[in-house]
Amino acid sequence: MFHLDEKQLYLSFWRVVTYAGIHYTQGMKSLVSGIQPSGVPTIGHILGTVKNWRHYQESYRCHFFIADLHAITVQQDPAVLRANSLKLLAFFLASGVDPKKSSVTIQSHVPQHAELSWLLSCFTHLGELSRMTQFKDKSASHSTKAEPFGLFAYPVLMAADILLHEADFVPVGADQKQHIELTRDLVIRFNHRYGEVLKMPEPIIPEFGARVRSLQDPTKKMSKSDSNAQGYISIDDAPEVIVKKIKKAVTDSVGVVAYDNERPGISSLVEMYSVLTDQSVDAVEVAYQGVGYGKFKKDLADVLVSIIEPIQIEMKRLLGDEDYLDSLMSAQSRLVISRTAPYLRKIKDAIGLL
Ligand code: ATP
Ligand code: LTN
Repeated sequence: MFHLDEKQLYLSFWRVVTYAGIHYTQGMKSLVSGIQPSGVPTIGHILGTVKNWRHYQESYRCHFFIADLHAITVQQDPAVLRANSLKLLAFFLASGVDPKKSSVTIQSHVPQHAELSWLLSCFTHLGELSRMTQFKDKSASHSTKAEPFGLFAYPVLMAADILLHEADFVPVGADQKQHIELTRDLVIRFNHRYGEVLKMPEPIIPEFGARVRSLQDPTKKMSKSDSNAQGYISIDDAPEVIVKKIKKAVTDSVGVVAYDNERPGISSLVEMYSVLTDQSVDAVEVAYQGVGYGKFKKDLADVLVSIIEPIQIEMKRLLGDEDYLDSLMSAQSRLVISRTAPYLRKIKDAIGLL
C-alpha cells in the first residue's frame, strides 16, 4: 500500500497531492490537536475544540491524535486506558474526522513524539516548567516530592507534538494557552541557536466555549477526570442522564437567563446553548426573556441530546468493528512515521547529532 520510500515521501509532501488516500494542496497550512484518553470526553471537549475539526480539515493539512503518552502522567489502569484510547479514536471519527482528509494516530504509535520531546527538554528551563498552572493543579494530589517527572515534563511533550508536525495552528481550550506559549518560546530559543528549523505555531482558542464550566462547581472547568460525574456531560451519558444532570446544574436564585460574570452557573449554560445553536449570547438572552430556568434547561438538554446521540450511535458502530480500527491505526501510524521521520532527522542534523 505504501510505495513511496521515506525520502521520496518527504520531498514530495509539499507538492504532491495524494498519498495513502489523503489529498494535500501545495502550501496548505497545517493544524495539530490532541486529546488525552484519561477518561471519556465531555461536552467541554466538543465545544472547546472538536466542534470545528471537521471544518478545519477542509482548509488545512490536519493531524489529530490520541495523547496516550500524556494520559500516563497520571496513574491509569491498563485495561481502562486501552478502552478509553479506542473510544477516543471512535469519538474523533464519529465527530467528523475523516482519515481520507486528515491523519489520525495514537501518539505512542509514532515514536518521533517522544524522541523530539527529549531533544526539546534539553532546551527547556526548569523555571519555565515550574510556572505551568496545569502542573501545579495536577500535582496537588501528590505528596511533595512524589510528583512524577512526566507530569512536570508534560508541556515539553506537548511542544514536541506540535513542532513535529510543523503546525501553523493549534486549536485548544483556554487551559492550554500557557503550554502553547512555552512552545513558542522554545521555537525562538532553538531557531536563534540553529537557524529557521522549527515552525512557529499559533493557538486557536474560540471566543465562546473555550472553558466550559463544571455543572456542579461553575468556578471550575468541566473535566472528564472530575470525581463527581454530576459535574460533566460525558459522551457516554444516556439522554435521560443528560436531562437530569442539566436539571440539577447549579445556577442561582435570580431567575434571569443571562450571561453575567457575577453568576457563573447560568452564564456557562447560556454560553453552552449559544455555541451549540450557533446564536449570539444576546439572541439567547432575548429568546429567554421572562422565561424561567426550568424551560431554558429543558431546551438546553434537548440540544445536547440532539448533538450527542448521533455521535454515540456512530461510535457504537465503529467500536463494533475492531478490524477496521486496527487497520486504520496501523496504516495511519506508518503514514505519519514516514512523514515525520525526515523532519526529525533535520532537527537532529541542526543540533549536530550524527
Ligand atoms: P481533563 O478534563 O481530564 O482534565 P484535560 O482538559 O486536561 O482533561 P484533554 O482532555 O486532553 O485534557 O483536553 C483536550 C482538549 O479539550 C484541550 O484542548 C482542552 O483545552 C479542551 N478541553 C477540555 N476540557 C474543556 C472544557 N471544559 N472547556 C473547553 N475546552 C476543554
Ligand atoms: N495537553 C493537552 C492535550 C494535548 C495537545 C497536544 C493539544 C497534548 N498534546 C498538542 C494540542 C496539541 C491537554 O491536556 N488538554
